Amino acid sequence: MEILNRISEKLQLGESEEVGPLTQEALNQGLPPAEVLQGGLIAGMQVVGARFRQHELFLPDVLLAARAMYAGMDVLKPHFVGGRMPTRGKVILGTVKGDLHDIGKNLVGIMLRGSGFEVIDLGKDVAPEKFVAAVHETGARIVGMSALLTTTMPIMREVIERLRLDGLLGKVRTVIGGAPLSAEYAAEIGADAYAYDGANAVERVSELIRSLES
Ligand code: B1M
Repeated sequence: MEILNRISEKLQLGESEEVGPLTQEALNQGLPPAEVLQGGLIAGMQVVGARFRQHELFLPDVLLAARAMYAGMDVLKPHFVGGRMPTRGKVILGTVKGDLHDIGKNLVGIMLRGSGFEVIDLGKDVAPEKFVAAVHETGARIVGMSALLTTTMPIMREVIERLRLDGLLGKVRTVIGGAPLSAEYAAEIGADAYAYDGANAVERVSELIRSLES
C-alpha cells in the first residue's frame, strides 16, 4: 500500500512533521487504524531497530524516529476504542536502585512502545519493592530491568527474589539488559531473558509473551 510505505519511510527518516499528516491521509483513504499502525508506523520502527542494530543508524536517528512514531500515534489514538491503542502486552520497565543511567532504558521503552507494547516506565533508581508493587497494581506480565553499573547488577537478583516470595514468578517473566550484563548473568540470577539492545528487547519480550500464552 503506497501510503503505508510513505509513512514507514518518513518515520525512518525521523520526519515527524510529515508522519502526522500522512497518517491522517491514510485514515482519510479509509484504511483501518490498526492497519495504519502495523503497516506504517510499526513497520517503519522495525526497520529503524534493525538498522540501529547493524550500526547503520545511531542514537539520534532512533530518537527522531521515535518522535515521528509519536506524531503518528497521536493522530491514530482517538480512532481506537476509548482512545487507547491496542497493545501486545504490558511491560514494566525501570533502571534498578542506585543506578541513574536511563538513556538505554528509555531507548528500550521507545522501541517496545513503537512495537505495540504498553510500557509502564518506573524511571531510574527503582527499588525492588517498587517493581513488585507495579506488577500487583498493573497486572503486567513482563518486568524489564536495566543496569549500567556493576555495583547495581545484584539488585536485579533481589527483584527476582521478591517476585518469587510474592508467588509471582510463574505469572510474570523477567528480562534484563544494560552494558555490563550478559545471558550468563541472566541465567545465574534466574532472569528469563537477556537483551543486548532495544530491538533485541522487542524480540525477547515478544518471545516471553508467547511463552506465557502457550
Ligand atoms: Co556513567 N558510567 N556513571 N554516567 N556512563 C558508565 C556506565 C561507565 C561504563 C563509564 C566508564 O567508566 N567507562 C561506568 C560504569 C563502570 C562500571 O560499573 N563497571 C560509569 C560510572 C562509573 C558512573 C558514575 C559512578 C561516575 C561517577 O559519578 N564517578 C556515575 C554513577 C551514577 C549512578 O548511576 N548512581 C555515572 C553517571 C553518569 C551520568 C549521570 C553522567 C550519565 C548518565 C545519564 C543518563 O543516563 N541520564 C552517564 C553516562 C552517559 C555513561 C556512559 C558514558 C554512557 C551510557 C549510555 O547512556 N550509553 C557509560 C559508558 C558506556 O556505557 N560506554 C557510563 C548509551 C545507551 C544507549 O547505551 O545504556 O548501554 P546503554 O543501553 C543499551 C544496552 O545496554 C541495552 O539497550 C540499550 C540500547 O541499545 N539496554 C537494555 C539497556 N538497558 C536495557 C534493558 C533491557 C534490554 C536492553 O531490558 C529491560
